Amino acid sequence: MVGPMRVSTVKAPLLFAFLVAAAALLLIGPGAAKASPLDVEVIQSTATEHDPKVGLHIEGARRAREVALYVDGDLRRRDRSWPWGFGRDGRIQLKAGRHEIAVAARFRETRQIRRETVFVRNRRVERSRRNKQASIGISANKPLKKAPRTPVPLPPATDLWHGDFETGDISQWDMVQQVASDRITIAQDPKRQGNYAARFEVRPGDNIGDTAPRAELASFLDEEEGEERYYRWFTYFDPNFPTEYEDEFVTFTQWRAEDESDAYTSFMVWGDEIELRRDGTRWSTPLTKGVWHEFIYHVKWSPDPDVGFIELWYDGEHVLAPLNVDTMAGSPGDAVQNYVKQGLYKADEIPTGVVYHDGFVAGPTLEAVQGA
Ligand SMILES: [Ca+2]
Repeated sequence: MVGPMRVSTVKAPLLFAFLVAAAALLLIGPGAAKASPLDVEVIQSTATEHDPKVGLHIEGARRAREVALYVDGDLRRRDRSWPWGFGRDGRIQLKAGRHEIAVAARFRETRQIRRETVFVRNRRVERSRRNKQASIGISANKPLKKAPRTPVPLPPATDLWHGDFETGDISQWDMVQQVASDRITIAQDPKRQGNYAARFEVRPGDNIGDTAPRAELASFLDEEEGEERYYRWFTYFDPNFPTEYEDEFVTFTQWRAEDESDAYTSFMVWGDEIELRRDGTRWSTPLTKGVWHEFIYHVKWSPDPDVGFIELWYDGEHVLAPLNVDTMAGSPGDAVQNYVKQGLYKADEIPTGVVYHDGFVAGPTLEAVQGA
């Protein structure tokens, strides 16, 4: 009789833990995984004697279209640039005492808010609980206070995504990377589609973080493993674009894995050649400057090189038949999604370059994107 009783007392906590976990999953819902976790870290204050300031680092929120920082209920910063400028552009000022810090991230379909209480005393920032070191981390696994309990359905696959600047600004894109607001501007001459194109200028020294100089836009289009998608856009290289640097890279459109494990395809310029690279050069053509070029890129998204493929039309010609390559990181059944970047990213050695993009559209069929 003792045996079964002992077994049940051991099992009961396990069963309880399982039920709690299952309940938590039901509450959060499968849609919660769609948005990346938002981690907030308050870094050690390097405050002056009377001026405690707090450096904030926000990580894991790159899918966010916008991140806003609130202190004691007041909006202190709002940012669409990445990396989020809170930690980069200087620290926020906090008086001694208790403060409620909230970071709100707005994703395409959801909004997430993280809150933490901190204490500033003796010129140090202390978190309200757990270890009282100056740095706090807000757990990504904590249930979201204001996340919707049911996922918002994604638009049907027949919908087109436009990054064509017809809003007259760059707001269609999720993420902006530029060192100053004059690097990515709306242009009407030249333009290729509708009323507006975008002009990207990158000068030596336009480095963001430890990477090469860049001015880029990015969007998370949520392509699932096994899905096929067509992308159409137009690119114009300024007549003065430097093309004498054969051994230095220029990237003007690229797909990257969200975990940064790989650049999954890159449309590049090396010297005076345009190249499509994925594990080596898959297509190239001489670059003609001062005219618009049309790209239609077809991808089957898969980490399996026997399933995934890429295909390309350039200036109306079918230049690359479907070519089997892995187009996602991860493994079959556990793929890492990609995001698309368009703009200009180039080696330090290359002088100032200007490129225009227009008419980016993503859709389910060739006909859909051609007619967009
Ligand atoms: Ca346009």
